[in-house]
Amino acid sequence: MAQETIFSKILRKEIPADIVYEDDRVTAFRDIHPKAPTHVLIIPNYNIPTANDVSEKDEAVLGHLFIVAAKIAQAEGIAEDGYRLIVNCNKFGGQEVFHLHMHLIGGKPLGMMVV
Ligand code: DGP
Repeated sequence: MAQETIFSKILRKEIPADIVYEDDRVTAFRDIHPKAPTHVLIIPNYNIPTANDVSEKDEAVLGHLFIVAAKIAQAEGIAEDGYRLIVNCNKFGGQEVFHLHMHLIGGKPLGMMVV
């Protein structure tokens, strides 16, 4: 079993979050420390801890993350200008919450990725 994280509590509505989208497979809510005017986290409704833990059974839900990201980008009015989708993995990737999540960041020019 995957460990509980703060995102499990958000899914169970035990702690507040600004939820912008939810369905039976994924939930999306605004990041508590936004890096841009739009900064939404999209998560599967069950815990996959990291990108390393992804397997065949997750294929549909992970595809759905992209579909929902595109819908939210439209709803936020940032689709045409563009945005960035990021999934961080483990220490070197800067992952802090071990419930796989996609960052949807936009609403201003983000510049080149700097590593
Ligand atoms: P990452 O570094 O990829 O694991 O990103 C985790 C993000 O989660 C980080 O940008 C801050 C956000 N975050 C952490 N705790 C909470 C919380 O309790 N509520 C919300 N809305 N976001 C959170």
